[in-house]
Amino acid sequence: MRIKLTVKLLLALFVVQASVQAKNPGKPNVIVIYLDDLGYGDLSSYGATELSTPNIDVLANEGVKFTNGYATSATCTPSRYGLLTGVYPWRNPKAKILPGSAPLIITTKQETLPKMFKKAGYQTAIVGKWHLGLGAGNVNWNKHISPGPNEVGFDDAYILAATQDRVPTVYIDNGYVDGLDPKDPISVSYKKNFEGEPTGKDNPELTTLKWHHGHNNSIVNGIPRIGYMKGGNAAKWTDTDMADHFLKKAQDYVKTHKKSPFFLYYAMQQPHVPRTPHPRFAGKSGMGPRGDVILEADWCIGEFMKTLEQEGILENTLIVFSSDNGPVLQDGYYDDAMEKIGKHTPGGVLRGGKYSLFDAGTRVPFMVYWKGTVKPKVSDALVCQIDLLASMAELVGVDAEPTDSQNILPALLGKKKKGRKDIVLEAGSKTSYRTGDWVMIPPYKGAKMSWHSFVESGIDMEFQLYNLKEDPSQQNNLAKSNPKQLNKLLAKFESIRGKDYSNIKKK
Ligand code: NG6
Ligand code: CA
Repeated sequence: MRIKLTVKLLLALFVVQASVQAKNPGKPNVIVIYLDDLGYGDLSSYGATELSTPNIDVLANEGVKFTNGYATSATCTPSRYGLLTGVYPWRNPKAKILPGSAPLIITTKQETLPKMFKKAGYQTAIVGKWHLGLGAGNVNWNKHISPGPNEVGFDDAYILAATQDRVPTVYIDNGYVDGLDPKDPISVSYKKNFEGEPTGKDNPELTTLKWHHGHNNSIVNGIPRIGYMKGGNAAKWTDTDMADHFLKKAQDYVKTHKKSPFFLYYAMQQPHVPRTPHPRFAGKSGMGPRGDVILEADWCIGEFMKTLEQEGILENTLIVFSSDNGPVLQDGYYDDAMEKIGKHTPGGVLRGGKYSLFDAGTRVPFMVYWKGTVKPKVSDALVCQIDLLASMAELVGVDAEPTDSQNILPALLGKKKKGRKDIVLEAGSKTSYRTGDWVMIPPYKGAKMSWHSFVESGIDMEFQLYNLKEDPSQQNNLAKSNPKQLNKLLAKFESIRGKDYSNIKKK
């Protein structure tokens, strides 16, 4: 009798739960799929002709495909900071490319995207690249590593600490190094090598991938990295398995958490260096490993979408796809990315790339897909990853703490043509300003071309002003011919950014 009642009760609960999931369009699952260094021109849905990305193209062609979608910054850490906190990364001087040993740069008191979702009753998780620091300084990698993603809003966190090219080259599962043998503890240093450990610099004979610049410290799996690491052998990841490994974690998460709404941040590692396609994809693009790992990422997303469908939650799941910064070919290893590029243009028609103030640094593929709810559309609304916090708060019906994030939900869902009015963009410690079709880059001192990555920095001692609609490749600097427009943008930029942005010493 009792058992029967319990079963009935459970069944009733299940029905209620299921109908809440099915009927409550305000509480869909939300998944952010975030690639690393994928350029505006790297997808067939964004005009690539030399690479075919059919699975990602589904998200673009059957969702809202943005042509003016931005990361806040032209590198990883600051963009991820903006995405997760809604705060412009230039407000936090620590939000710069971090070493693998850096402390956490989001405070545990700060508002974050996952915390906002938790207020709405969501389960929250990250699978993939973190790169926002861990611990409070001097992390002991052999104990519980904290604070980290779990302390800033993620119930579950399965991550790589920094980047694939930085130590420690291990996965971290809710604060613990996955697969660590306590008899072989891990030590990490970004200052000096551990005695007797080979390095890329001194032991090129032990490397299978040659370093071009940086990347000549500890060697793991034949790949020389940034930073020194000792021990933790059993826990070290296999580079060529990383995509499959994260995919499986993301799939398992979905399968085990589908009963009530979840927010999943699936932060993939491709096509950042070192580009290590699984043998299934090696050579498939004809473009070298960079092209191969883009095909691999596309496959992973196809598999992941299949899981959502098989689990019956595809139509109750909103997916945002984007990239943390623009493309780069040469980023530290000799991996044929430049040699085999052929006719492919990773930044599309845009100028510059990763690290650049020119548009390809921050304008990235950006789409919102929600099967059955969001109608296919190409939108030229100005949208930024920083706006997910306020917009998703609107979607799920809670208040997010005020930040730089703007509620542009109607634009994200393709219901309105206008997104945000303007945005301050960033590359390194330099910022620019876009409003409407116009972008203004103030004068800075610095190299016009990166000596190592061969990317144009966008830096100039003169003001630059471009009309991106008429001149998406930023060829015609209108600063001199249109001083009125320049001054308008400059005044607005300074009203947000303050006057203390320049690195040119005033006389
Ligand atoms: C740079 C690395 C580059 C890449 C980048 C971070 C050197 C010379 N270059 O410092 O290879 O790791 O940091 O990329 O070490 S990001 O996408 O995570 O910002
Ligand atoms: Ca990146």
